Amino acid sequence: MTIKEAGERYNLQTGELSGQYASHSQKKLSQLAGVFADAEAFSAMDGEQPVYEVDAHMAVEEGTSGGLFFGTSTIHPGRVGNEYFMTKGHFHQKRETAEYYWGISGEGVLLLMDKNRRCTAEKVEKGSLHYIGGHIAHRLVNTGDTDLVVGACWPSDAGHDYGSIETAGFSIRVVCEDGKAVLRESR
Ligand code: M6P
Ligand code: ZN
Repeated sequence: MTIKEAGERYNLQTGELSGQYASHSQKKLSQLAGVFADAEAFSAMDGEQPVYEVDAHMAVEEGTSGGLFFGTSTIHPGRVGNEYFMTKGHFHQKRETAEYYWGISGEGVLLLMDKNRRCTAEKVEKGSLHYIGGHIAHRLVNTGDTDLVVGACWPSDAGHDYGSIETAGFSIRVVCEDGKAVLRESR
């Protein structure tokens, strides 16, 4: 028997994933219509502008029970009006499933929201570790002026439920006031 080279790679500096099971996707501003509060500022911006990138490592079929998925989200710096660039955010379709996030580089906020729309917020930075329990929606916000790079690991049967987030959003928004990131209740 021989020791095989691992074909799959994880760049510990950048979070970049490569190998047979790795894939890359990008979210442009135009794909985030309705996500940000300031519709006027949104429509004045270039829809082709990339807001975030996701590297995913999926070694099993989506929906497989007992498997795990692994990924890296890179949220670029920017704002729509005074609101920082962020991910869409989601609940898991299989509500009880949890997820880990960890900070790789940059500065940001992890917004967490339960089914009663109660929100909490955690600071994300290099080395921060975030256990996202089941039944909790999660969204990443880049409050810095460099890329926010965050690792993730979640069950392969968790699924994504964007439904209520698309219609009602999160109850808290992260906005820039006097050059600082602050939390504001969302109407
Ligand atoms: C992380 C994981 C993925 C998720 C991605 C982007 O990498 O949580 O499951 O798809 O972030 O977040 P969203 O799907 O909310 O846009
Ligand atoms: Zn998730």
